[in-house]
Amino acid sequence: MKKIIIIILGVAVVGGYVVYKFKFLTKSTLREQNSGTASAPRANVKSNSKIEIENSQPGLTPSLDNKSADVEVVAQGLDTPWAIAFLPDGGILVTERPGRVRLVNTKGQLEPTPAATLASVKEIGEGGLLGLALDPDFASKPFVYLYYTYSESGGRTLNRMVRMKYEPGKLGEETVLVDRIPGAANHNGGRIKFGPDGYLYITTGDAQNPSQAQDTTTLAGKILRVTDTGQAAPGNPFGNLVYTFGHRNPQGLAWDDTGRLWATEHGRSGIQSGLDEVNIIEAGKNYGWPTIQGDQTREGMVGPAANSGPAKTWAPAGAAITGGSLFFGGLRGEAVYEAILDGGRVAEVKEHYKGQYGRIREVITGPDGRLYITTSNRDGRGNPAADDDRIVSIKYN
Ligand SMILES: [Ca+2]
Repeated sequence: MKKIIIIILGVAVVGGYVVYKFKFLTKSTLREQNSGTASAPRANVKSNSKIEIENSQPGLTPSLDNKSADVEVVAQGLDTPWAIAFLPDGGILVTERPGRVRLVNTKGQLEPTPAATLASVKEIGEGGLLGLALDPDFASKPFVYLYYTYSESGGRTLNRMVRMKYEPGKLGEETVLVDRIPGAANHNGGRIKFGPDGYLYITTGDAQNPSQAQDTTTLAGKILRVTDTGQAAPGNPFGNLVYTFGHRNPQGLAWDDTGRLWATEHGRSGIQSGLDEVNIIEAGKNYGWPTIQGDQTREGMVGPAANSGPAKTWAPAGAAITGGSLFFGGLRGEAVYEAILDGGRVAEVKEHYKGQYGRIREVITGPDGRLYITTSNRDGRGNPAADDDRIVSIKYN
């Protein structure tokens, strides 16, 4: 009898151990798979080839996770591309932060010789040749507008907006339109886009001097609205170039179907990161920096339509609206973010391609309806792959 009990106990102990061990192995295998996914190697997309997106989730439309999504490398071997514009002939102009404007020609090839090399550009920290926009009436006014960081005599860092005439394949002399925008190694803003009203909107950073953002007589920490010759646009709220104030470092602008302007903005940085913002931009309003952040409120100040929260960092850059969503690039977030819009509200923020391409700067919609994104892995804060930086286009529905 004793022997039988001992055998039963023995079987129970050994059996229990085997079951425990099996569960442990299963869990640890899952753990490795998960961590493997989190630090997955970058998508290795061959130039001009199309691949199916992995982890596709059928039934979601429109969505980057849709089964039909495909990805194509448009150009590679760039150095910190910052902004893209599409020429009427099908070519693509792209700024490289060290001071070059490059052309992807109508055959889809990156021209080896830059369309322009801007000698005055000072690439420092986050500064350099940044924004790019084409005149909306390009056929009769073939002007390319550019925003860049430069150094005045004595070494002070500033930013300016210029325009250059486009002659097929190259850019002519530059004319300065808006000068002496405060600059610094970091927080130079730099996005320029024409609005549906025909005026140029320019994002500027606080140039690492936060209090300037609250002063409507300076050009730092603002969204500016100017004519195509750099004058204050008619109807501006303070009688100068300033359209909105209280910004830290906005880098993305996009208008929705109703003409509402949305902007992305970098929140605090350093040890405490996060609190990155998506804002709805309305003339004359104060967006709070540096007085309020995240969900904080203050009379006379406007909080963001969405923020990343204190624990998450998007480091948001270029932005585009298509299919009812605001897509924007994440630098430190290393993702394409999608803010699903519901009227004047952000319903949800989704994350796509996390870690697959590294840092993402520009996001823009092409004439073919695809999203075009640029990587920013050579900006001094990334881990560039051999073919970085790249322009990648994505069909998402
Ligand atoms: Ca704010």
